[in-house]
Amino acid sequence: MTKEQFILKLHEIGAIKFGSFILKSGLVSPFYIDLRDTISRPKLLEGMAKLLANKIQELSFDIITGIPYTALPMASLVADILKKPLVYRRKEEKAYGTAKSIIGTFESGATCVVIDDLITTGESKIETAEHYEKEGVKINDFLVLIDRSSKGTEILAKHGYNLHAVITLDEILETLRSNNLINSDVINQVSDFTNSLSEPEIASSELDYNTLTKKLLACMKRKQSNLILSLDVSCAKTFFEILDKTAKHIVMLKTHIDIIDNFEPKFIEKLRKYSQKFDFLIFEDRKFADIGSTVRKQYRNGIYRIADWAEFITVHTVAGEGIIKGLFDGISDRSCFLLARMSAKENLINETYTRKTIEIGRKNTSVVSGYIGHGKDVADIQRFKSRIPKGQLLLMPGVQLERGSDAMGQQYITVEEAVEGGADCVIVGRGIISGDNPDELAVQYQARGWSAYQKRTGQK
Ligand code: 5BU
Repeated sequence: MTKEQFILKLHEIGAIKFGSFILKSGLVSPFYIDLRDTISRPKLLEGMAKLLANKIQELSFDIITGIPYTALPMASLVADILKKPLVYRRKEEKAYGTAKSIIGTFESGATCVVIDDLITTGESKIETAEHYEKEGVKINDFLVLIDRSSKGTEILAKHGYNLHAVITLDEILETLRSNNLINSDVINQVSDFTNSLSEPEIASSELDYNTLTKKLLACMKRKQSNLILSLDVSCAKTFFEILDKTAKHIVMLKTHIDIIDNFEPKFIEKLRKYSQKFDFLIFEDRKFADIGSTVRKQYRNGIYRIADWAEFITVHTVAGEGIIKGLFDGISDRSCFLLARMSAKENLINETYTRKTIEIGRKNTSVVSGYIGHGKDVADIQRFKSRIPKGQLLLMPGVQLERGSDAMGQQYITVEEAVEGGADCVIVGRGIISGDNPDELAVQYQARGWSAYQKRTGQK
């Protein structure tokens, strides 16, 4: 099968369509490609496998994989043609039994070519590569049937990977046009669309910061601080004693209001006075996680009435996007951070969860100021940060002056690692409040955090 025959066949069977399609991201695309049903057409599948195999026969590598589900049958045919061992990654993470998540046998350090049907943003490819690399497999090359984004090669290259594509979107358009199957209007619509997006960051670069994010950024600038104090003490008296000593160094105060003993509404009155006097924002780290209708009440009612006084809250996306609507519908001047990654050891958030959380955040920028995240080192945080839309921030807990951990699974990286990797603010609790001199410690955290921030962003 030639490339032209392949393209015409895909068009004939409706695997490539033109019209108006709503994508997962909410964007409306003038074209749609879906290769899933090709597995039921043995001749076409065989032709595709030969085209794929041809493209990589000159490369040197040890094993082959396909990204489930669509590309896995293709990869298995390619593996057969090239007589290379096939492995694949379990799509669902196993909650029990052996921790093995790659099926098949390979030697540690084996090089692997990853096959997929399509590439758009490259994001899921990078996620896959990170996963394989964690398991001791070296990835240099990705092979796809269709490169539907003009930036795919560039994006993977930025992460150190080569992209090989059997055909590109331009070739599809050209072939269909020369066979009179589409006209130039369609071609223009498609190219306008692809030019308007590339990488998620670029796609969202026109998104502006929401009002609350702007308020936070302005306060950071005024106070020359990206330090968020997590004042996790139960005694109200101690709470304000520490706040007295540290408030001028912080941009935001993070509370866990439900740990305060003998809570009374006057605690909030006092807190608000402090926030005005010392110029900091209030962030209640009540991690909402229920259905929309319940969180709505948890946020507005009860003894804490969080919506009345906390500018920011944290939200788990485990219950899906409805939680955002439940929390914020009808409320103004409030925003949140979504939990995209946690600092706790062996937490159950996986890469898919993180990606979907960012998708939800991207669709709700007016009330999502950013994400809470963590990472094992600078490079890991940088990769994570590159997926966060430009108009949203990354706040990082699990930060101290030195790396370390506590007895209950908390893991710490340093202020510099966090900020160099991409954290806009660092969240520090015991690093400051457990010391003998919280005021001196706050000064240190502020200085180190802000200097790393200036270094990364060039901000004065
Ligand atoms: P620490 O004392 O600096 O370890 O406190 C960290 C704070 O950040 C604490 O209030 C946690 O509830 C909060 N936190 C966290 O540590 N890790 C996470 O992944 C998230 C929140 Br989300």
